[in-house]
Amino acid sequence: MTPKIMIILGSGSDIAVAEKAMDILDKLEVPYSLKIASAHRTPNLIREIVTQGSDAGIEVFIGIAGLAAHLPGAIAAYTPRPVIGVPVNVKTGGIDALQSIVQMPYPSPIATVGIDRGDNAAILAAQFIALHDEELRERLIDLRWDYAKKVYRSNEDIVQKIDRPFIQNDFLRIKNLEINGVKIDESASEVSCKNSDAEVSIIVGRQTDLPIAKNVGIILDRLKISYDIKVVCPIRSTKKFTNYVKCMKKAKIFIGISSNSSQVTGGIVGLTEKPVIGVPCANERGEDYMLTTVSMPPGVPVATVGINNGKNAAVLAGEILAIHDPNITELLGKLKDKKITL
Ligand code: C2R
Repeated sequence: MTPKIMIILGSGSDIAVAEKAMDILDKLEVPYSLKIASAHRTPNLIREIVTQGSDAGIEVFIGIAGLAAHLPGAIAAYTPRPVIGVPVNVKTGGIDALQSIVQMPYPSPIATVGIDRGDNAAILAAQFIALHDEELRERLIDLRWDYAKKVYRSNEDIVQKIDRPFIQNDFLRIKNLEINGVKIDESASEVSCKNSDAEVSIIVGRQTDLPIAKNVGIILDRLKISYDIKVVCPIRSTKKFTNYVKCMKKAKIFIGISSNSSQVTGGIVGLTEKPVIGVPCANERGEDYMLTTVSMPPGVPVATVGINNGKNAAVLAGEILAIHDPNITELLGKLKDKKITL
C-alpha cells in the first residue's frame, strides 16, 4: 500500500521533530513513509525519492530541516504536490531554518509551520488529505478536541488548586462549550458572505492589505478556482468575523491575510478544521508579521507563506486542491512554465 504522506529529514539528527509528526499520524491512522536526504549533501537522492514518491501516489510531502534549510524547496522542485516545511532549531533558535523555508519565491510555496512543530505539520498534511476523506476529517475533529480538553483540564488541575486568599473564580457559570460550536447569528445586520459556494475563502484584516488579496485572486482565476473575498477584522468586528467564517462552511481552504499581530489567521483556525493558509503582510512601518503568523501552538497550524506573497498562497491552495483534480495540476504546470520563460 502506498502511503499518502512522505516525511523527509535533512539529517538523522532531526529525528526528534519527526517523532512529533509520526505520533500525530499514528493517532490519526494515516500511513506515511520516512526518509533521510539532504538537498546539499545528497541532491540526487532527493530527486529520486521525490519523483518516485510522487509517481507512486504520495499526496503531501513534509520536509524537516535545520540551519540553511533548503530541503523543502528542493522537494518542491520535483513534485506538483504540496510541500510542508518544518524548520528545526539547531542554531539561532531555528530562525535561520524558518527564513530559508518560508521565503520561497513565486510560484513555489512551502506551507511553513512553526519551529520544531512536527506535530502541526502532520495535522496540516492530514487536513489536506481529509478534504477527500470524511473519516479522517472526523478523526481530526476528535484530535482537536483532545487539545481543547487539555485546556479545560488545566483549569481544574492547575487553577482550581491554587490556594490564595484573594483569588475568586467561582462567579462564572460556563457550561457545555463545544469546539466549533459557534452558531451563525442569523439576526446579524450584514449579509455574511457573497459566494458561500466558493472553494476558497480569503479573509483580509484591513483595507490596506486588500492589494495582497487581489494578487491571490489573480492566480486563483488562472487556476479556475472559485473564491470569496471579505475584509473583516476579528478584533474590531468579532461577530461579523465569526459569522463570515461560519457562512463559508463549504469552503475547502481559508486564506488569512494579515498584518499587525496576525489576529486574522489565529481567529480563523479557532473556527474551522479546514486548512488555513496565512499570508503575513508588512505594515506601513515595514514591520512584518511572519513570526506571529507561523508560530502557532500545537494543534492549530497555519500554513504560512512568504511576506506579502499572496500569489504563493494561491499556488499552495491550487496544489492542495490539485491532489484530486488533474485539471488544476495541469494549469499549475503551465503557470510554472510561464514563469520560467518570462
Ligand atoms: P547534521 O546533524 O547531519 O550535521 O545536520 C539538517 O536538517 C540538520 O538539522 C545538521 C542540520 O543540517 C540540516 N540540513 C539541511 C539540509 N541538509 C541537512 N538543512 C538541506 O538540504 O537543506
